[in-house]
Amino acid sequence: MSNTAVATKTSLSDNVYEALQTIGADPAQLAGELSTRSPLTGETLLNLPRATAEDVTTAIDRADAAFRTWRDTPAPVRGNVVKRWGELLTEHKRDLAILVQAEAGKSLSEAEGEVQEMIDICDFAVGQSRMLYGRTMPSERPGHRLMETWHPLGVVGVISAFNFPVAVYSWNTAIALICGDAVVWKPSDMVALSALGAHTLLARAVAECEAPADVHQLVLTDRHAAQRLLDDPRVPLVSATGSTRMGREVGPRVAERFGRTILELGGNNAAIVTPDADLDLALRGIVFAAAGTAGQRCTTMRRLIVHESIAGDLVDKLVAAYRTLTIGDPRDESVLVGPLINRAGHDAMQDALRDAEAQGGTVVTGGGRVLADEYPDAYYVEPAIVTMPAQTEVVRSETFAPILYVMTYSDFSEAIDLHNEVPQGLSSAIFTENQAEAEIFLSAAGSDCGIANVNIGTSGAEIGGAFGGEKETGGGRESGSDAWQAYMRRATNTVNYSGELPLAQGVKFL
Ligand code: UN1
Repeated sequence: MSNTAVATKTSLSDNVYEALQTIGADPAQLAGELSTRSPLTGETLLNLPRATAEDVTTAIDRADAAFRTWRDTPAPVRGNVVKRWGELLTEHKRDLAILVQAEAGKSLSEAEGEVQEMIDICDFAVGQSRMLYGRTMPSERPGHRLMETWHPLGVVGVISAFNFPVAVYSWNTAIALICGDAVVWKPSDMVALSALGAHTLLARAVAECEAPADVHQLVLTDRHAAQRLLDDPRVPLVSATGSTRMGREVGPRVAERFGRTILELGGNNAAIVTPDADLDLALRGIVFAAAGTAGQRCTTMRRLIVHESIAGDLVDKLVAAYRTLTIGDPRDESVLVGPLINRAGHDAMQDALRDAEAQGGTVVTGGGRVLADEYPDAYYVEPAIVTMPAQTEVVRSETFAPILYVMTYSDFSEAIDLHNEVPQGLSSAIFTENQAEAEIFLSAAGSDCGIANVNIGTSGAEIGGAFGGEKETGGGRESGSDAWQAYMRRATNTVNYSGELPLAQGVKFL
């Protein structure tokens, strides 16, 4: 039996209304056909205007016009806008977190963590605005200088998912803005109010810094209208986060017109636990990564590959830890596991559990819906642990729900093979105190993912590193490190001050 909690707070709509008002997005001005629904209760929050395909084109027109001024603004001056955005996000951290909680169903700590991730990337981007470095290389010709310069790209289309309504968008936007790009943002329409909140604060920062008002555009719209972003040649880069299915549409369509993409798609993240692991530490890392955010992070741990000698013990400990998790309306502060986003999320989980059993698995804890009487229109589930005799088809596909498949290994190389033998390649972890095993995991012959951790779970990456993954995860990198380069174009310049015209490679002509 799991611990459940029902919130006895003031009306959710009132909280949301107040948060929007405090942020400066006047809810009284809003009306339209896009109705926002909370996964906490299933209730409708507010109705917003929905952008049409023509509105998307108009947003691109405006952003493109603003880009022409913005690209000539010195990068450190562009950084001032992002600096101010970060200050406003700090001031309104709680308000924006309330919107994220109401729409994505996170605990307040995780929702505030998401806003903190925005503040962090703003700090990072402000520093980066003074470091858009190009290299100089020695020319092979006397009296010549060879160098590279980085220039703004144009309008960047940002498509973001429901599970991180604002953070992933901000990784793209803070960096794109300091790089001199304009942004058109199409968030998931399931989290439109969070998007409106983040956008309103950026609009204030832009206005206060007297930057071109149209440099960022929010389009609350459906998939169909958003295709304008994929097809418009004035959008040289589309950064899209979502399912592999979505990426299969976005990638080729943008490539068709030689546009670029940054794709952050599905993950099927695993941890290997070796006989030398600190099991208490592993336990805490696994529970947060597998059950936190109700399994709805792209970095959620979905597979556990455990040495056969410790598997029984670890599974027992995990089952005991799962039983202590409080599931329910996260407005109650004791709650650690909130709802799934909607009924489709719940049904996908049930289908996967059925498939897992048909493929030889055993559900050792969780999986069922709870609080159905209290919340008939919201979908709360107990995080599930499923032992699997092999890495079957269901284990190899991503189900966006809290299911942890546990498999065993006897030989370390078998663990690495199992680890890499899935189509996705986002995040990965090893729990071990054995240095050689940790090093092998991080080596070229080890994890094939974009993120590989030692003694840390798969989720909860910091913004300072590049974020993204390989294979069906799409190959894109966002956030820190040198990910900024994808938001700019590189020019190689050769300057001849010799007064002669020697040709490269010693070629003679005329
Ligand atoms: C996502 O789920 O799309 O590493 C992003 C993490 C967070 C970001 C997740 N910093 O879990």
